[in-house]
Amino acid sequence: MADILTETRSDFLEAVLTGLSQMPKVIPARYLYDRRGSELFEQITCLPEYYPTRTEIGLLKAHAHDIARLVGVGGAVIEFGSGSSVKTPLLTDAVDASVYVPIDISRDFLREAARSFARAHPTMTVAPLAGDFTRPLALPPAVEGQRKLGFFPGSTIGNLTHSAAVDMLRSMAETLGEGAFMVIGMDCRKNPRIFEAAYDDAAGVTAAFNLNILKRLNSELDGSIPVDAFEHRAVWHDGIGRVEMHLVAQRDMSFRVAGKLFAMGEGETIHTENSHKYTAEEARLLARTGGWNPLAMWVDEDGLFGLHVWQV
Ligand code: AVJ
Repeated sequence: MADILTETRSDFLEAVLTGLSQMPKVIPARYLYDRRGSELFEQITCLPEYYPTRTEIGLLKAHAHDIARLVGVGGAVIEFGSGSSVKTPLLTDAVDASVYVPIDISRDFLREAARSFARAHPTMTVAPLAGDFTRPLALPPAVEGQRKLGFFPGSTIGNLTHSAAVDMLRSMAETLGEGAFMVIGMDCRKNPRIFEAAYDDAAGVTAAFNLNILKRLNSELDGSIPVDAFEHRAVWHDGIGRVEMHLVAQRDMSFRVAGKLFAMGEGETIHTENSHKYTAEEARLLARTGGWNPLAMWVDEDGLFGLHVWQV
């Protein structure tokens, strides 16, 4: 098994060199979330155009009791991609959890978030786990003998293609074990205008979030990318049902990353993120294919966002 506690510089470098050598160029979305990227993403969640966060929080509040009735009270909440853990208390309070395991790839962010969660919930055991949750992970000893409730909010699953999402859900089922539950948020398919605004906000925060990945390449991988010569672009693909984020070269250019030379033509893009959207039917199909049994689903009155409860 790979060392789950280290997402090393060489992993990052290898992924970037591979992605930039592909046609079209791509950088895996998880590399958007360094410290600065995670901060910018938190800012995105507060934007007026970015409805998912507030809508999901509304659903968690409205259905806290329904969730507790379905999954029972007590046990461990294991959160995949915990970020700043702002939604967590809505679930841990609802089910009166005694253990919280935040899992995140951004280690600095994770440590701080775990510390502040522990301070705010002194009676709970908090056992953070730094790692890539698309693979099966060994959970910390603190969850032993506890009922397990996975929490995967924010439509983070939307980052993955359908087949990668299926693999990840199977990994999560393996990580959590037979009988475990999952509360998962998934963004709904809807009028694409809503996506265009949400992924290209007027204040330019999403653009800064996207461009930050190039700054990472420059500072961490000895890059010479002219960041100012790129523009953020968000595009909706109706057939696949996803929003794509790209960085578009505004002129012909060449640059180096870790000594390796790359060339781009004006208008050529680096694909940095997918955000898949799911109808209720597609969400249920994804659950079943991923090894989960759908128990309940709630959508807000505007049909923006779905909150699902599944069981292994
Ligand atoms: C964290 C993947 C759920 O796709 O909406 C927000 C990331 N990208 N704005 C999303 C994101 C641009 C977000 N996820």
